[in-house]
Amino acid sequence: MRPSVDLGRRKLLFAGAAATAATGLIGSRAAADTKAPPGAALYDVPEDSTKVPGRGVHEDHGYGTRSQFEKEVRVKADNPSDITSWTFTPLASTIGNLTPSGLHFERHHGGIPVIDPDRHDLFLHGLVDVAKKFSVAELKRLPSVTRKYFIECSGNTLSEWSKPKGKNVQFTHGLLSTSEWTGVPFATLARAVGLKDNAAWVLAEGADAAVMTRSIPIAKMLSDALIVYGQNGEALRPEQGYPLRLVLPGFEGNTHIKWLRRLQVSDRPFMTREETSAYTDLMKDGRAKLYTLAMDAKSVITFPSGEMMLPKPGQYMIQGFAWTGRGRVHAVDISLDKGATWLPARIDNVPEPMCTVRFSFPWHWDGKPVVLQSRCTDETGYVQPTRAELIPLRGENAIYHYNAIQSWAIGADGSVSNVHI
Ligand SMILES: Nc1nc2c(c(=O)[nH]1)N[C@H]1C(S)=C(S)[C@@H](COP(=O)(O)O)O[C@H]1N2
Ligand SMILES: [Mo]
Repeated sequence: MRPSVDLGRRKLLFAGAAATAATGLIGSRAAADTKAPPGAALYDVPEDSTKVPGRGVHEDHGYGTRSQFEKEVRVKADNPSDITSWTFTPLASTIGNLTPSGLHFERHHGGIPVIDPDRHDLFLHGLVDVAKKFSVAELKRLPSVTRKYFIECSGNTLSEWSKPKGKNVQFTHGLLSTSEWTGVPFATLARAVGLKDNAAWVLAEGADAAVMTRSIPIAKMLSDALIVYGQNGEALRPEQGYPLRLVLPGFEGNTHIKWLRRLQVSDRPFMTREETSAYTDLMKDGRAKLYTLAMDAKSVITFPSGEMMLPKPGQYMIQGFAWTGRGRVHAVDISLDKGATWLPARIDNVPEPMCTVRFSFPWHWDGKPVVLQSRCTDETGYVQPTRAELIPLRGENAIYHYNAIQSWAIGADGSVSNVHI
């Protein structure tokens, strides 16, 4: 028996009771000031959550919502139309390495189709022994694999080729998201149909109004391509390609055909619209490169980043993402002196192939203007280039595959802005 401890506990109990008596109600209406996230109910906030029973599951609607205090959602992008449209992931407000499914970036060329999975089939034909049709239910009965991969639109960061145009990291780097995907390897389906000896490319086709088509080298299809139906523990979101999509780890986002309905095996690429007029890289000399498929190593600091404000000098934890389409992230380095010296950042999760990593770096801000930069090195030894290295190589004609080091300037007032140095 330890009386002092007991006394302390009684005091606490009393304090709680007094507070309840003083307000005269169990729950205060403090929550009324809170704007709840879409779909979330507003509950009263008790003075002491241990003194009233929590709410029961009778209000459960069969699918949960976020806390009423979590209001953060992405800022709307300026879309030219509802049909060709996009959203950006708010990278600065996601936690950990996965993107919540409802915040996965979106890119649609013909709107988001409504597809009944019971009436949707995947056709696999062309240079095969026996052409086959797979229903969604049949695909789900095959052995599946579950892997974490990022998807990055090759147009991510296109605002940065000539001037520092993006105001914040959602707009500069938000065409990047990471999910845990579940599906069937293409290799399994290839064994079921039997590939002819001269099979070299596969056409993937979507069932949206854009009928998006891309040609993929057979080696990639057989090594790690997945026909996925699952995303982060549930069915794909309609926006991510429900009920089926192609996932090509590390390849440019455009090739991850959503609402996948057809795969045609051929001995040559199909030279479709999306891989000839669009999604090519215009070089300095006016010629265009075709099939630049793997995304090169890249990284970005998400805290502090554009449009944020550091309240005062002191201790901060720099945070961000790094990724590469060519295997694992090997290292992330931080520079606080415009690239003269680089210091290793901590990698917060175990690097996996073709998956983002979170990095962090403890930093003391002395209150003077400074430029923060991050640099990714991948397991092939490739080092993310500076602008001074990238622009002479690529010119400024290109739209896609910009992967230069991002610079955020901290002003003496603590404001953070996008700069090119
Ligand atoms: N059928 C189809 N697949 C598609 C697209 C599309 O418009 N239609 N957009 C592509 C592009 S350009 C990208 S970057 C990715 C975006 O995937 P997400 O919307 O799931 O982020 O899907 C690709 N797959
Ligand atoms: Mo894209």
